[in-house]
Amino acid sequence: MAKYYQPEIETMPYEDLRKLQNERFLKQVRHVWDNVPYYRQKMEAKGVTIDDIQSLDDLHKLPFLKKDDLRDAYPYGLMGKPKSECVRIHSTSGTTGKRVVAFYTQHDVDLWEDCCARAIVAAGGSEEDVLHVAYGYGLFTGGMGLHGGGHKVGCLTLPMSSGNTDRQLQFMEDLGSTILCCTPSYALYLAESIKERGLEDKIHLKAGIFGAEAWSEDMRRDIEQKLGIKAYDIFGLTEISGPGVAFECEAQHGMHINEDHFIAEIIDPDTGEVLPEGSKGELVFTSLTKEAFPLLRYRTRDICVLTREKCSCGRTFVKMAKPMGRSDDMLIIRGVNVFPSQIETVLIQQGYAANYQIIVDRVNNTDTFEILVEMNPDMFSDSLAKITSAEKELVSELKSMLGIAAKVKLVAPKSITRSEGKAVRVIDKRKI
Ligand code: DLL
Repeated sequence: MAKYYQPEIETMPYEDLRKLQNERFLKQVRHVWDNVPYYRQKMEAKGVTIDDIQSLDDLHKLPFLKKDDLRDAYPYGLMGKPKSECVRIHSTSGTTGKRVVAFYTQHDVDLWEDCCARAIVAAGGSEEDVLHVAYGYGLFTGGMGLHGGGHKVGCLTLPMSSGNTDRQLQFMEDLGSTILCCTPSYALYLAESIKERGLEDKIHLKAGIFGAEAWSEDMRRDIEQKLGIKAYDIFGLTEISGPGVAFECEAQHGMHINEDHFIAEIIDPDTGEVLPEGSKGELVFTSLTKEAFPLLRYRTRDICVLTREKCSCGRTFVKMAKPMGRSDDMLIIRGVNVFPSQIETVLIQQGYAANYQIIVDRVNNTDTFEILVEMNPDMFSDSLAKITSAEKELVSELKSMLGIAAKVKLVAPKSITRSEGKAVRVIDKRKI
């Protein structure tokens, strides 16, 4: 096993883990109370002081933090350390509203990179690997997070960043990349491009570490088959550090949360009530070891399930299931809740790649719902009648999955604009 596997931590018995978390939690709350007036005021407004927090059992007394709080406190209001002690800033893409910025001391960067290193090792990475990092570098955390993890593991790390598919493939071939890190939608795009260029025998990937957006089990199988690799999920968010908050192991069945650094809870998104293990709800994180941006009870808006069960890999950290979309990803169309992941499942089951776009609009006070789906290259020469019949079949399968009817249009391969970062799945014109 590579040097960055940390069994003394990752396979710790639950009682020992809880003790460690308890110690770190009390220290972290004290740090926030002393250094983050914004959160201290939130605690006081809820009638809670530092004296009310005596152990981890008091976690539920703390107020939640939401994305709106981060926007209110933008840019420096939630910092736990003076700027002079911080060394890094990352940021979310800010497609809606103000960007969210997160800060790091050198200690924070180190711990974040440890988490990414664990993810790489869990995906079979070692000093022998050429780690091809095709997540974006820059404000986005994907590139620099996996890059730092790659260094810690001792991989030969290729800082490709996203984009320029020709160059990606050239380096992959020439340098013998063995582990690919990028979004799952870009992995699929690269797989198609490899096939198109007839490069299958020249690419020697064995594994991929894919995350930053939702992807289904069907999409995993599709990527694994097309690239001839094992595809591992990785989860994270800028506010909580970036990729590596949770990662998949060889069991490929849920992502272990790095519980020595983060406490996870599942809550009812409407009432805020903490739900028992195994329930579906909104994922909430409390950081335990962060200096510059220590967030307590941060509501992620990701809908998810946690389970603490024996894992065949030996790790004892709790597992999170693949997020089932975000509470804010959910579309309400004609009163029905629709998650893009449901559409993806149907498409893949029907033999399409997950290249699609959902367009919602409102005409005469009624929601319109259209799904553009790229046809497979071999369908391109099919007769109009055959394509119409394929569309009808999709309409019917989608209706039984979603409970409402959508218009389906099969479009030419590669005609839906791809982003090398996160895929743009939904265009909701009702909000524009
Ligand atoms: O996406 C960090 C990251 C980079 C994770 C590279 C994994 C790999 P943000 O841009 O702040 O950070 O977006 C965070 O993306 O709340 C989820 O909704 C979604 N997300 C991240 N990873 C996954 C995943 C990065 N594996 C938001 N599956 C999160 C599903 C994911 N959704």
